[in-house]
Amino acid sequence: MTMRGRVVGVERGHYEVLVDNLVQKATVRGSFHEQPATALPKVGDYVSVQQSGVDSWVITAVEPRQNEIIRRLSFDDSDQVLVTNVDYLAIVMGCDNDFNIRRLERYLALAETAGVTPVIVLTKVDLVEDVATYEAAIRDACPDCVLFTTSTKTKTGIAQLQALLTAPVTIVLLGSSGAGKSSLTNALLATTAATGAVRTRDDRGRHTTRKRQMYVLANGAAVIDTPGIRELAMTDETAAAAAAFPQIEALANECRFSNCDHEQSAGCAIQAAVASGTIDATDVAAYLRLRTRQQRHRRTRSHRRRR
Ligand SMILES: Nc1nc2c(ncn2[C@@H]2O[C@H](COP(=O)(O)OP(=O)(O)O)[C@@H](O)[C@H]2O)c(=O)[nH]1
Ligand SMILES: [Mg+2]
Ligand SMILES: [Zn+2]
Repeated sequence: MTMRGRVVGVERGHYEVLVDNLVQKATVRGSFHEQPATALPKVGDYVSVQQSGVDSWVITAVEPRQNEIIRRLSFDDSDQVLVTNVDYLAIVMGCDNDFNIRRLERYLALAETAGVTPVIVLTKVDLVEDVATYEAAIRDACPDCVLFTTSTKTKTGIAQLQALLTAPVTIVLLGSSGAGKSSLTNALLATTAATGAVRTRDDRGRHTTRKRQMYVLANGAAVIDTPGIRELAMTDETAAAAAAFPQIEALANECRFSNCDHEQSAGCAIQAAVASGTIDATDVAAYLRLRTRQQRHRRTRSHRRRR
């Protein structure tokens, strides 16, 4: 008999599927392996499953996805589907050295691409006295975004976030490792009675999240906890490149054409500086990548406002 389920966990070919409020172990039907990896079941997917043994199920089909949060691997151009069928993409960021508006903007772009409503969750507000400063910086980056200021230590803002999570809502928590995603997940779970689908945190002492995992609250809302996305983090390399950005920006003003692409255009001052060894080609590449992302982001945002 075929039943409908929802994938709550994936680990190296092993799937956990919520079927009738119970988490079942499952594998996929062989034909899946003839398809691209993006077609394999992902956390959030609604699937058809058949029981194949006492404790084993087989996923026979994945329902069409409402949306996909995709990480685009920049260098080989491949896509990785992180999670699917979410209503909110929560960008989780701490009031500590995790706070980074540039990274926030990259997560906003990710939500934009997926067509998912972003919400921003500022965490660890118990650590600072001037929360307003952090809030202002966020509002500056995204005036229209819903913002929650929270602390799992003092329970500030948890009820407000909880209020967003009504019946069929699915929210995915994204952000750096250490931002407070798992603490939030636990706080949200603690405010509702646990169901069969609920498992509190990873069973390892230091609860570092290794994979994406969905938890279902008693009211049916789902929270997907994730590890950090490395590609979106400010790597040491891009941090070093950022230090060179002011110099690159200054050079950009000296290009022959105001719409210079800084790559092929004639009279490009930046390319000339690279050629003469004044600035580093890898810094320029990082600068151009970031600029492209910001432009794309700005375009989609102004497009949305016009509609
Ligand atoms: N002071 C403070 N620390 C927090 C808060 N939330 C999480 N932490 C701490 O931040 C660290 C990382 O939290 P965790 O939830 O594991 O982050 P994750 O990697 O995003 O899942 C842990 O040591 C938590 O105790 C908070 O609201 N206030
Ligand atoms: Mg975690
Ligand atoms: Zn140029």
